[in-house]
Amino acid sequence: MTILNVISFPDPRLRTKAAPVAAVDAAIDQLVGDMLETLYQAPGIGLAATQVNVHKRVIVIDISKDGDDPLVLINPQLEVSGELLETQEGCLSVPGFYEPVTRREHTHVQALDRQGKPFAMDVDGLLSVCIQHECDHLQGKLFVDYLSSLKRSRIQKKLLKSRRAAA
Ligand code: QAP
Ligand code: CO
Repeated sequence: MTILNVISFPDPRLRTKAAPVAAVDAAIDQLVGDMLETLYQAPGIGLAATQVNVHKRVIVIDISKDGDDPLVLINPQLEVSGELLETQEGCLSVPGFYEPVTRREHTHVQALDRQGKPFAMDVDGLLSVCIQHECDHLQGKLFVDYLSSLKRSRIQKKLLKSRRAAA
């Protein structure tokens, strides 16, 4: 398995819309394995293929304390409902920044698992937020898009500055 490079805001490749996975084959299984290794190494709770510059509808999530409960979503379809709730969100592609984002409380998701088998689940709480956040990535959307343009441009400036300093 390989640790993949996570691209960061404002990289324009994060704006790419992901294509559906045509077949859950060995190459997808390898991608899922590499994405999970990248997620655990970060460490993070969610990663979309878009963030590793692969523009396919693949997401990995693990919100467990011990990092031993991976959730793989391939070709996810969401229906959100319920009250509006605010959560502090972060993103591996926006390192060092956490800001409140308002989303719907419940998520119904249908997807394929790592074996290509269809499943559905109803979730709320952190898992619901995380699934909505990762599905946004597959559409080229980032949590910073929900912030004021002032906040977003400040974050962009700081990230570009620290990237220049690192280069
Ligand atoms: C999305 O985010 C999420 O800034 C997943 O320096 C986050 O895994 C959904 C991370 C919060 C709901 C609530 C962020 C790692 C990881 C950083 C992540 C960082 C290192 C973020
Ligand atoms: Co993210």
